[in-house]
Amino acid sequence: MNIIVTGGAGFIGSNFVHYVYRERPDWHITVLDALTYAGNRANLEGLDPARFTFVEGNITDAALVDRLVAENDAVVHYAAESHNDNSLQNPRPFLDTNIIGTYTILEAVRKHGKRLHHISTDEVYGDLELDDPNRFTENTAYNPSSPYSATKAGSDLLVRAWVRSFGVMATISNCSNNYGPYQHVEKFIPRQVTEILEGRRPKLYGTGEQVRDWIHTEDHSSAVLTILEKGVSGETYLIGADGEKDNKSVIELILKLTGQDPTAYDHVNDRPGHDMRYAIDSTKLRTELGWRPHYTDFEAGLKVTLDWYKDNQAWWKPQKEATETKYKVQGQ
Ligand code: NAD
Ligand code: TDX
Repeated sequence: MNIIVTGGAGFIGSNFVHYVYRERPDWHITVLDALTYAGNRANLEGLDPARFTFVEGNITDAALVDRLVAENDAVVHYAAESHNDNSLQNPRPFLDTNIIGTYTILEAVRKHGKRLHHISTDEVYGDLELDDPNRFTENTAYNPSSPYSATKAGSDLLVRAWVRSFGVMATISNCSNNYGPYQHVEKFIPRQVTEILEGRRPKLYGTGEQVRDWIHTEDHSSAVLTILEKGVSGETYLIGADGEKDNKSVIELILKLTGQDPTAYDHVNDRPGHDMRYAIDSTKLRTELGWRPHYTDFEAGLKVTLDWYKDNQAWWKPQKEATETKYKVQGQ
């Protein structure tokens, strides 16, 4: 197999590249990534050029995407503008990359008859009440809240339309919140641990009662590889590892695991339109494709992740100041 991984220099994409590189030694991986503020070439160090090619380029570049798709067997499409807070400040790049970028890839796989796996998020379903006994399933109606999640929902619907209208061979997965190494310091867990490492206090939006359903990024990778190899074209699979936690508890746990007073955090401005709760029911993926998560102990996985940020300060320091300057303007 020769695969293209779009967005492979970002957090989840680079973790997938390392996972596939290890698990499928006879595959060739081409990463297509524009190296935006979120992409980092250092995430892909140490890979043998005989098995790995890096192409710096934009997924909206139709000629480039067409050439790469023609030369490969499948596309695993991670590239996106991925941060809700950024989408509330400046939505335009989200439309360009998430909508037009996905359209560009769809046209190329349609023309060349190649397989696509599209990476999406549980946020397309909107949010749940804290006491709702239901979780999201593949049949939950789309109801996105933010410009980010609306563009991801739009991209999913484009994929579905290209499957139905043009017979494109594509699968979709919607995953819950990932944690692990190489996540940008703008995101919740890396921001808090790097604030502590900088000698400052973590920052909780609003009351912190919001719930996210955490999954280790390596479990996301194993699920995507399972779907790529065994998934049925036209189908959507939800990926989750039963990891519901409220933000306040996660901040307290990060403080505890880093040897701090668990109450030593600040309440900052809430996110406008802040989704209350995400929760994934991944029964379909587990029963139909036999997938199981490996990292089921959140505290243990979090500890390893916090240690990674402590041991890799040169990786995140260059991004930290600009990120905090942006948050400060927003009172966050
Ligand atoms: P990220 O922001 O860390 O990485 C995105 C990558 O895409 C970067 O390397 C960036 O350079 C690249 N990119 C952005 N625009 C591009 C363009 N126009 N052309 C080419 N490359 C471009 O994001 P992430 O957190 O790793 O998320 C990856 C995917 O997973 C996204 O599709 C996101 O919606 C989805 N997802 C994320 C989570 C999560 O918890 N982070 C959960 C579910 C789904
Ligand atoms: O400093 C913070 N304090 C805080 O309380 C930050 C950055 C966030 N938060 C809260 C907001 C959310 O309730 O923590 C929670 C998680 O925030 P993010 O890391 O921004 O993630 P979220 O908005 O839940 O979206 C993530 O999961 C779904 C990814 O960024 C998306 O790409 C993915 O689709």
